[in-house]
Amino acid sequence: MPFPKVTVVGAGFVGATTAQRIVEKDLADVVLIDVVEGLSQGKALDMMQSAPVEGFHSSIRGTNDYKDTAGSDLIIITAGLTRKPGMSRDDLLLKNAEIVGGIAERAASHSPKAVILVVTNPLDVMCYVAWKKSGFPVKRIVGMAGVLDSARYSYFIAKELGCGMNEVQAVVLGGHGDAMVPLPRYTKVRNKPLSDCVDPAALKTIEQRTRDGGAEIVALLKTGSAFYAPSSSAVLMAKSILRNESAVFPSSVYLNGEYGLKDVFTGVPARLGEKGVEEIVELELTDEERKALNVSAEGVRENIRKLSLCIS
Ligand code: A3D
Repeated sequence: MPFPKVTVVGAGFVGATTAQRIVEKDLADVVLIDVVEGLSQGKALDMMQSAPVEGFHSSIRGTNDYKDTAGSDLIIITAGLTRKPGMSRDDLLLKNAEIVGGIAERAASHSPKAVILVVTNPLDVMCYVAWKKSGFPVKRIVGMAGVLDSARYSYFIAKELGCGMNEVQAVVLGGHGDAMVPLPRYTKVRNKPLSDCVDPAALKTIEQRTRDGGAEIVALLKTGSAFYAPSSSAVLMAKSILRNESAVFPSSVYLNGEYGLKDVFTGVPARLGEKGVEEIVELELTDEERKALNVSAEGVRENIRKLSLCIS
C-alpha cells in the first residue's frame, strides 16, 4: 500500500517537527514547503538521512513549488509569524491572515480533495480564512489547539496531584486564546471528576497556567514559541484523518448551531476521519460553562469581523 501524501506548509519549528513526527511514524509521505529557498529542502534531506537510523520507510522532500504538493490527502498549514514576548496571538491576525489565505488558495487548487489542518495563530480565525480562501466544504477544515491545551492541562494536573499523565483525561473547549474554557467537570483523574480531586484555589492556578501555557514558553525562549507539544498534537489529529480512525479530539471546527453558536470556528469535541470532521460531539454544559464558551467564540467572531474585507 502506498503511503498517503501530506503537505506541510511552513518549514519552521512547528512545521519541520510535525513533518519529522509524521515520517518517523510512517504515517505518510511528506512534502515540506516554505517560501525560503533551500530551507525545506535542507531539512527534508537531513530527515531522509535519518531514515536508515530511525528505520522509517516513508519519504520527505522539500520544495518551494506548489506543483510538488499536488494530490495531497492532508495539508497542514503551519506557516506564519510567531508571537514575540508580550505579543498576543491576536496581534498576529492581519499578517497571518494574508499568509494563510494565500497558502489555502494555492494548496487547495493542487489538492482539491484534501483535508486542511490549520496550526497557524490566531488559530480559530485562521481556520475561517482557510475555509473562505480554499473554497473547500467546511467539514474539510479543522484546527489544532484543543489537543494542545488539553495536553498542557493534563500535564499541570498530573504534576499537582502527583499522578501519571495517562491517569488524566483533560477536556478544554473554546477558542485558542486567553478565553479558552477548561472543563473540570468533564476532566477525569482516575475516572473521578477533577473538581472532586483538587481544591478550588489549586484548580484556578492550574487553569491559569494552562491559559498562559504558550506565553510561558515564549517568555523562556525569547525568540520563537512552543513547537514540541504543538507538533505532537497536530500529528495525533493527522493520524486520525489519514488512517480514518474516527477518534474524537477537541478541535477547532465550524459551528452551525451546535452549542448554540453559528458561523464561527471554535474548539469543541469532534470526530475526525478521512473526510475531515465527521461529527461534532455536544457535551451538556452548565449555564456558566456555556457562557464561557460564548465569550470565547465572540472573541473569534470579533477577529473574523476585523478581517471581513480581506476574506469576503
Ligand atoms: P517559525 O519557526 O517562524 O516558522 C514559520 C515558517 O513559515 C518559516 O519557516 C517561514 O519562512 C514560513 N512561511 C512564512 N510565510 C510563508 C508562506 N507564505 N508560505 C510558506 N511558508 C511561509 O514558526 P513556528 O513554526 O514556531 O510557528 C508557526 C505558526 O504556528 C505560528 O503562527 C505560531 O503562532 C503557530 N502555533 C500555533 C500553535 C497552536 O496551538 C495553535 C502552537 C504553536 C505554534
